[in-house]
Amino acid sequence: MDPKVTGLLILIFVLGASIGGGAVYWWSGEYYNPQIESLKIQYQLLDDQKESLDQQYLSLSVSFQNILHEKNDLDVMYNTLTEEFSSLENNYMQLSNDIRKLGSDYNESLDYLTDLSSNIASFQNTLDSYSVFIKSFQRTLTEVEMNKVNATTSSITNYSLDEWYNLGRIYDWLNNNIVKIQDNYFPQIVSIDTFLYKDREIVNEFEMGFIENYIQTPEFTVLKKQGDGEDHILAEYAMNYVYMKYTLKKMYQMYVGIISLENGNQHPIIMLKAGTNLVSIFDPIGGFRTTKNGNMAYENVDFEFTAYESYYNVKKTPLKEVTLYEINPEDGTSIIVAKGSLLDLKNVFN
Ligand SMILES: [Ca+2]
Ligand SMILES: [Ca+2]
Repeated sequence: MDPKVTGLLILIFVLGASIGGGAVYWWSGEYYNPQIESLKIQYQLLDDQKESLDQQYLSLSVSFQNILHEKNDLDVMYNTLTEEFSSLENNYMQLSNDIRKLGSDYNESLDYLTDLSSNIASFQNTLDSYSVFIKSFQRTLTEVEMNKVNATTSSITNYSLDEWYNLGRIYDWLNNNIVKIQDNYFPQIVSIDTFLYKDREIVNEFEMGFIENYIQTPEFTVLKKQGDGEDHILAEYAMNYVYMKYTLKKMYQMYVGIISLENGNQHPIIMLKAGTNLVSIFDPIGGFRTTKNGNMAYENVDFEFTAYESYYNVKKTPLKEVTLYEINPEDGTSIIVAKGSLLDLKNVFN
């Protein structure tokens, strides 16, 4: 092809392309501008939203930091509480153990106190057996104690079965041989304060003192040949008892009595039931005994009580009251069989 033609064709092509491109450009500018505007608006909205989200993020970050702090505080509190709980738990265990220990200590102490109280009561009983006449029977008028004057009694009665004669001989022997002496002071529990706790008698406190009284055993009185009225009566009761038991082999019922006079004096006596409505009175301290023809004897109760009452009336120291005790020789325990005027005693001798 001719180079001139070729250059012309190229020129035409370049021109055509330039004109076509300009047309396309114009057309496309018309078409895209509204979209660009819309995108710009959207972009602006998104930008605003981003800003708002940024602010929210900031605010949330602050909140998060606050919450984080609170969590840390709570963690610290939780740890503190856990420690406190653990300490409380230990204390509780310790207290539980202490309470258990206290409970067992308390029971031990209560047992100890109960034993101690019972020992004090027993001690008081023992002391009283030395200084309180009625309570001395358990020490002075048991079979075992009374047997200890059997030899002396036998030597006095010489195994004679003449009962009233020999009871008289014993009466006389004691009157003639026992030197009257005053008692010494003997320790005594003078007051004792107890209270009941869980059915146990607990001694709260007690006070020791002295009493001017000492009760001798029959053996001691007979051996030392001295004593006061109480010692005399106990020795007489024991000698009568062993005489009846070992020589006479016939037991009359004997009672120890305490007679009270209108003047306030008191002293012990012996009454013996010699049969139905028959009585024999032994009152060496008052100087009275039941006699017939000058010998020891028994009498009808009505008759003898009248005589006994008259005896004290004549002495101008009238009888006020008598208490009669029956003694169990097994252990020296006693019961009151009658208490009142002589009239009130009569039933005992029926
Ligand atoms: Ca005495
Ligand atoms: Ca005495």
